[in-house]
Amino acid sequence: MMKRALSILLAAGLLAGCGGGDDGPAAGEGTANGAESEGGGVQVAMEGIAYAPTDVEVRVGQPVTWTNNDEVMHDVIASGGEFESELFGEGETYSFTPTEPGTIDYVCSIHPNMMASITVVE
Ligand SMILES: [Cu+2]
Repeated sequence: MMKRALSILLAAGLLAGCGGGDDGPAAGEGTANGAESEGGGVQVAMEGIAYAPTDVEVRVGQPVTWTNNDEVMHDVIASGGEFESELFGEGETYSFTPTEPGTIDYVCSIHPNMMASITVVE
């Protein structure tokens, strides 16, 4: 009787000891900044009358999507004319996909303090 109970306890202890192994290496390249969405694009929030993050790096062909989280309207106007959105309100988005490498500075036309840039790499 006692022997059997002991072996069951030992077996249980061994099983517990074996559990909880590593789940393997964590996947991911990730970008330097900006959260990467499911579609492989970069998300920029418009929050507190500011873009966040203010500087993102994307590859050619990788979309940047702005989401307005403020109760006021915003837009995104590239100083070099690369893109120009309409004003859009809370919960709405605008996307731009760069086609060539370079740096694009942009602002919000009604909030001059909202300034940010996109660095586009090959
Ligand atoms: Cu604005």
